[in-house]
Amino acid sequence: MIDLHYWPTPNGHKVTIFLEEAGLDYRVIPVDIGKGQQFEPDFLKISPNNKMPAIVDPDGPDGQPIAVFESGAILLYLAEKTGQFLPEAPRDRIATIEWLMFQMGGVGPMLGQAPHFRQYAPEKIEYAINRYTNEAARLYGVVDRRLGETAYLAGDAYTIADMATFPWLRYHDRQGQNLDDFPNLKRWYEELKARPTVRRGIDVMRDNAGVGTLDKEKFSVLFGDKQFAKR
Ligand SMILES: N[C@@H](CCC(=O)N[C@@H](CS)C(=O)NCC(=O)O)C(=O)O
Repeated sequence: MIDLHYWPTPNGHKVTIFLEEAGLDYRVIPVDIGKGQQFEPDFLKISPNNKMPAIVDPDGPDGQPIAVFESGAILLYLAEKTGQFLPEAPRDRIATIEWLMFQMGGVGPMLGQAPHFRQYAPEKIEYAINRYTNEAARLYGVVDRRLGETAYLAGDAYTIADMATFPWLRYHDRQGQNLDDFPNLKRWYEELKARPTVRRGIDVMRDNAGVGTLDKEKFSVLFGDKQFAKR
């Protein structure tokens, strides 16, 4: 059984969605990132960047246990292990990897900054709010144009690229975006949202979703002294 080190955030949801879609057995090991559990030495051994999600598969490629961190790498690992949601045909496969990398390098990091400056930052910095809200709108536009041409991000098939992107777009309000401005994206979003497997993935530890109220302690752990303490 796969151990999933997890907290219910968009990056965590990518993996619970895959595990539900593929029907794999897994056990959730909570990593309360508001309490600083991501800095525990045993967790850092499997995820040196102090971020969840991470997995440990007792049955790795050589039959030995393997730990994998970074949600994009986890999705690729699980897709290869199961032969699901990563097409075999070379063109479709590289399209899936392209859109997965677009999510990992663009959608995730940029859409994470928009709520940070819109809601969490102790000062309201107009330049930063505009910069990241505009960048979010630009990325939504890229996804919308793509989904005007294809059913799913990588083409005709539902893949790990969709699973990686969907959880981030659930926070469109906090990112200053309106789905009605992106009709192709909205069509795809509603379709994925209606999948029972996606719903089950999103619901894992639902009561703890996000980091809750950002009190002083959580702020220090996630964005302040505790995050940046020399290790
Ligand atoms: N690139 C990483 C990002 C993961 C990430 O940012 N995880 C956040 C929660 S969504 C986290 O664990 N934060 C804890 C921290 O920064 O200390 C991935 O995709 O797995």
